[in-house]
Amino acid sequence: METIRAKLAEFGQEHLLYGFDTLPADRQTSYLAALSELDLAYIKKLSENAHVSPTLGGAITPSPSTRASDLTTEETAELTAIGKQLIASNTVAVVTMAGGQGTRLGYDGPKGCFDVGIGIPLFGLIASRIAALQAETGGVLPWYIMTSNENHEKTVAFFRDNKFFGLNPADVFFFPQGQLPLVSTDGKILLAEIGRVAEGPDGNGGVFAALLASGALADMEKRGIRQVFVCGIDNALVRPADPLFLGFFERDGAPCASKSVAKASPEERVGAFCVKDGHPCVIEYTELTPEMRQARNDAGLLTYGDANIVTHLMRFDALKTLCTRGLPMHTAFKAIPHYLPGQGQITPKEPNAYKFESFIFDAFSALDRMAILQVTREAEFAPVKNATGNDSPATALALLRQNGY
Ligand code: UD2
Repeated sequence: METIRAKLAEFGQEHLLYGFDTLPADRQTSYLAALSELDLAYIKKLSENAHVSPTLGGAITPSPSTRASDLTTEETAELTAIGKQLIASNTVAVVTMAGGQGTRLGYDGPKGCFDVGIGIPLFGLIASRIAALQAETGGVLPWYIMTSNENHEKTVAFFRDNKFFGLNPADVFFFPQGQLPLVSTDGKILLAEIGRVAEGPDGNGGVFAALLASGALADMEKRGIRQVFVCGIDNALVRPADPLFLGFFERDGAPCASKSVAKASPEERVGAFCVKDGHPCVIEYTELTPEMRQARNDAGLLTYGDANIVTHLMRFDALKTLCTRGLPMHTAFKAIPHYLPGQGQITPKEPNAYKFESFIFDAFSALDRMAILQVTREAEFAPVKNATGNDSPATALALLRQNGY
């Protein structure tokens, strides 16, 4: 106890012991264990760099991309056949990052359990597309689903209650991502309540460490996986293990590939594909400068107009390497409910704390190049982010209807 108290005091975090004596013995033990795992020096460094964008700076130019609509009918058929052959040979895996908190949606549950209004939850949409590809090719597409501490149990229970949507449970894996403490603007780690640190999932870049730590990566290796498709959970039109995308990736030979769509407007909340100092890069919408947002080329199109849609492909060897590298941390400024010693539970209306996250696409900066396939937005991108307005269940439902759902 004294060692932990001294360590907390060294970093100005002794307030985390407030009310400790009021805790029952078992809670005291588990809380001390949690406190001893905090890397206080790292958290101090993150707090000091909270205002620094790790992505901006350096020579930044727009990224080249191939438009799927420019592929000939023959090319499309040929690449699709290659992709189906890869699936048939059991070398393709699907990873879905579903650990986000979905705060903007205002839905109290794992976002994958959410149904935009067609009677199928987001997890069910991906499952049905995986099942269809397995039936068509005869191959198996193991599915690795990243959860967070907060939604792991509910996610697993949801699949059990829905009989894994007809998939073989032996081919579906759930793995939790890491967590990081939430920190006030003066560098103090927040208490969620007496005896519990306020924390959140460590960003979708946490997928690499979580794949490694959970044994999911080892399972892929045991299965002889060669191509790994990675997507988010909140695009209702995502095409998991899309054969055309797989064939395009296979023909290109790059270590990683991403799908993009033409950015809808300068303000759209999407990352922009770029090349920075000769390496692939995505600059997140929260960090794009106004000049970059508004920049247009000679054709009058947005200069940084290839939008990220969290749809990636990685060669297994490249993924293995990326799983051993660290990623830069980005800072989001959020309104975080917390327990303030002496004042009790606080629910701020305005942002009051830093949430530290890593982004999966920062891993691409380790590569010399990446293949980007620009696809048709109306056919492949129906984000479910906000409760109302754009990128909402209503806009996603309309897009699903347009696509035959
Ligand atoms: C993401 C992209 C953005 C653009 C946009 C389009 C990143 C970092 N940003 O922005 O460039 O493509 O989507 O819709 O990819 N997630 C986790 N764990 C976490 C945080 C997120 O699994 O700790 C998942 C989340 O469940 C979702 C995906 O990552 O499936 C993206 O969620 P987000 O809220 O981080 O990303 P967003 O919408 O701000």
